[in-house]
Amino acid sequence: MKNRELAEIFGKMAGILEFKGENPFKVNAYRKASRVIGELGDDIEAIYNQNGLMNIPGIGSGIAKKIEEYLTTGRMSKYEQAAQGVPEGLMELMAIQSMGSKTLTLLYDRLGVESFDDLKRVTEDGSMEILPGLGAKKVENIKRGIKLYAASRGRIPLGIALPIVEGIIAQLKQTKQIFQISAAGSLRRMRENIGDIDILTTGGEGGEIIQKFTQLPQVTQVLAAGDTKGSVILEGKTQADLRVVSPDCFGSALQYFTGSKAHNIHLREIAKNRGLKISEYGVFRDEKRLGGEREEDIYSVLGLSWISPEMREDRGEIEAAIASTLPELVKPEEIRGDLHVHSQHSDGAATIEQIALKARELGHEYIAICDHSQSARYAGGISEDELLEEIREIEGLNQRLDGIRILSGTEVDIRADGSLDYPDELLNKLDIVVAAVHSGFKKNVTVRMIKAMENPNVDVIAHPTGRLISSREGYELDVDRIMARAAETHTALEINSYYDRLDLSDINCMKAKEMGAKLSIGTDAHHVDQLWAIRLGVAVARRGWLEKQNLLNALSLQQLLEFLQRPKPKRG
Ligand code: DGT
Ligand code: CA
Ligand code: CA
Repeated sequence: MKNRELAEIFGKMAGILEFKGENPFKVNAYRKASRVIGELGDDIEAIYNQNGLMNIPGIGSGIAKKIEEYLTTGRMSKYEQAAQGVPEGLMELMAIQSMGSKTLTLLYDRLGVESFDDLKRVTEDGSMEILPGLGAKKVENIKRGIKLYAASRGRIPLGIALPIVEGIIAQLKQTKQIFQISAAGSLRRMRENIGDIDILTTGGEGGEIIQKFTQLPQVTQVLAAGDTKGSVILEGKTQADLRVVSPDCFGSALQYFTGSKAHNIHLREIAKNRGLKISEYGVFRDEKRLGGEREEDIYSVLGLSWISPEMREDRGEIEAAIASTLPELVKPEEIRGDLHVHSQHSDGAATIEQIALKARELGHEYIAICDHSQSARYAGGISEDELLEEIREIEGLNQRLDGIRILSGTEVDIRADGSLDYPDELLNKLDIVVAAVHSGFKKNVTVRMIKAMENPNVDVIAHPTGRLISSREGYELDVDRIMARAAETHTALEINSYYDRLDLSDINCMKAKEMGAKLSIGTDAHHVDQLWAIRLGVAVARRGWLEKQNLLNALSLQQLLEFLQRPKPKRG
């Protein structure tokens, strides 16, 4: 699939034009094209072959021509022209929070910054501080932006890596030589982003397995191919290592290569204190091998029950295993529905019926349609009348369709003064109200959100911290106060499953659970092909130690409807 390549080129194009001070409309058009293509579920080449490029929302004729040129020639002349004379490493810096084209031009002209390393250098050696034109506050913001950016630089989002790896594993499973195969590393732990991909197999002829691996269509470069290990670059970007181990070590190798490093170090320490030794080859007392065929062996020899990979971050899971207090993590099959989806009525691509049918196919019992509210012009927000009409449409569909219940909902804006973007009597007609801050990120967000939670109609706060993993810190927010008030008002906090949000994060989920707040997983899907991402939300929930009872989505339809009608306690 060329989707990622094209998304990247358009993203770079936007950066270059912005840097050159071109028309912001043009810049935005490229940026939008980049986002739309990056989120496309279907192969863009297939869409092109069916003459459908112009049917993609957000793609106009100019962009479509450039896509066509790239698909047919492998090049994009406009991009090549624009990139002339602009240093390679400079454009990536545009992605850094609070780094606009003006600042970048200044850093480039005055300090010769051409790359990420240059940028780090001028922040560390103090030369940015003394640059005229950049205030202390600006420098501080850039520094925070750099820190945020560095945390995901060179890593790929779980939501991108997971389908790639599952595709690879499915292909390899068809090889007769392979007996067992599993992802390991950060991907198996479902971290929000992945440095490199680790896959483990057992099987017959190691060399042949590695060869099959290096010949996969996703592979763009082979770094190494031996008898027990192969390393490749996938789709021009991400490194993937495949190791072939002997079947009697599969469990111990899987445990070792799943990590995390911190978890493994802690576990080995405990083993050592008990006169045991753990390695990728098994668990040993002196020379005697006590196990290693199954991953459980490693834990059971230490008297511990098996710890789910998502918990292996040395955040107290080993202590909990010792004390036999490991939580019973929510299971994917316990999730009965998705509580935040957009339809065509606002900025989504699908009709409500298409969404409902896809949700049913995914095994959901219910799905909540939460289109944007009237002030959200940028996102096709709908008027009060349109929302009333949507409610009627949903009633009609619910009568017609079996096996799925569509909940009428909204993602209503929390306005600057903390009031909501629809009147209470309208909100009261909906099954579910999800409230969100979309503007004024630094303006009283805590107070506004609390005010929203105190509204008896509000059931869920969407993406509560407003962060974007790759590029945005989010709201200025007192998270503790929000969680406490959420618990008191029986308002759920969302785990938004959009791959660059995952908001709340795993750590915040842990905290919300401790404070007694409920959570609600919503994909925020704008396309039926994004509904699968409920799995990402479940992954975050599991990494946050959540159990079934912490999540609205694990309620049956009946229980959920009861929850949604709960009275809220009056303000004390
Ligand atoms: P990543 O790739 O940065 O997203 O993170 P991981 O956790 O996948 O790390 P990676 O790929 O470097 O190594 C995979 C696992 O292998 C890691 O979680 C633990 C294990 N491992 C690798 N190297 C070492 C090491 O030097 N010491 C220990 N104890 N474990 C290691
Ligand atoms: Ca890895
Ligand atoms: Ca690795």
